[in-house]
Amino acid sequence: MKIKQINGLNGTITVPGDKSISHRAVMLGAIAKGTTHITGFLMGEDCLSTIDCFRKMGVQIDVSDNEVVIHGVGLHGLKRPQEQLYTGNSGTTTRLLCGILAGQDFDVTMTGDASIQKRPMNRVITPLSKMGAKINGVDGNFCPLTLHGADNKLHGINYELPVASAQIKSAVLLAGLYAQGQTTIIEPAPSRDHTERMLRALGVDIKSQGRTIVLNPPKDLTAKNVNVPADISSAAFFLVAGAIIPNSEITIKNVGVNPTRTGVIDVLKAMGADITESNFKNDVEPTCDLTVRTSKLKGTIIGGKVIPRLIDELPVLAVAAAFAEGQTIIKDAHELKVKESNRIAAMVTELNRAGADVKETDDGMIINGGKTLNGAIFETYNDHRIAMSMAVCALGCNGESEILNQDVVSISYPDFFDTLQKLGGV
Ligand code: SPQ
Repeated sequence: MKIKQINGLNGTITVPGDKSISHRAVMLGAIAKGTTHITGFLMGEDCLSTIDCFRKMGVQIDVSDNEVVIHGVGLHGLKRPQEQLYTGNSGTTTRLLCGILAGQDFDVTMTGDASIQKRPMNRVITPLSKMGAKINGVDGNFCPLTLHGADNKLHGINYELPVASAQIKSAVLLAGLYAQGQTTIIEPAPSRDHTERMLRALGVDIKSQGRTIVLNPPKDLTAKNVNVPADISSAAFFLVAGAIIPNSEITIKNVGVNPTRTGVIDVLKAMGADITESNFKNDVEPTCDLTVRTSKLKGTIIGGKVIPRLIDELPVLAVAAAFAEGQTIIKDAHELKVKESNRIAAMVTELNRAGADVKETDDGMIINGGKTLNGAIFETYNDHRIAMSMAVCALGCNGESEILNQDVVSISYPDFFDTLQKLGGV
């Protein structure tokens, strides 16, 4: 994909449904009693992997243009799959499924693509084993994972998460649905709470107070339709693009603004971005329209408790920092090293390729912004968020750039380049 420097991005857009909420809608719909109609579902490869796994376990799932319908089989209705479950590139599918599969009375093996086979799974194996699950993985840590559900009975635990991770938290909560007794989780800092919100909406007794979440196992989950809001992680690419490209004004409709996800808005505003929110709605998940206009950005410090609230947006925030005046320090972001790629190393290499001044640190990077950036051929590391971040960067670089292996965007945003074109950007 070739991208030229642009002198304005303008228009009103919708971005696809939230990836985290789409996964959870399928998973919880599958084990609920009754039918779940999902609108706004993200038809990206990761969420399609989740659908595929549940179909293999006997759940009827109808996919049409405007909705996904899950015919729930109830908490104990999943069937042993005839073959391995394949989770593709999706960490969320792999880790959350571990929680559900730990509670089944059958054995199952699960694996994913080359990137998934390198991502750590002991973070979910450890707490699930404490609950009584038997899980074998390569070196106790990597896919393929075999879950010996047939041999175990789960019990609730009191677990203090070693890292703020919604995937670990959700895996433990999902296993907690099948456990005897209460499950309690203590988070070091708040991570996205979509699982808790959806479980509550489905009638589960789950309480969050401060950093503590307590779940009592239900008899059943009662199906409830889900309207998936637009994904703030996808909107983030246009928030940054609108802020750094001259003569721009972009409105993004109906974006999910759950406070556990809005760190990107807080940080961009702290950097001086002109972002306004309007048309607030409050359902299970809050939404609003976001408008961004060209802004004069300045450097900032991004670290501490905000990190889990913007973890997936750090690559594109690094792009914003490269176009900002002054220094930006990203710290406390070790987790970025174990995503689809090592996102610290990837962004440092690619931004420097354009002429930015970026240094890698152990837990983030230091960006001295405001340098003149020039078009280049950008690698994408088979990582959707690196591809879209470097596409945004390319819009502001002198001359022409090329994004290699641009199709990787289909993991979370298949129409990304079409939307960019609609705004005048490709
Ligand atoms: O699903 P996957 O591959 O882990 O996706 C990513 C992403 O960039 O889309 C991370 F690579 O998002 C995670 C996110 O980083 C999705 C997620 C969730 O839905 O629960 C939680 C975060 O991961 P973690 O490890 O912090 O729990």
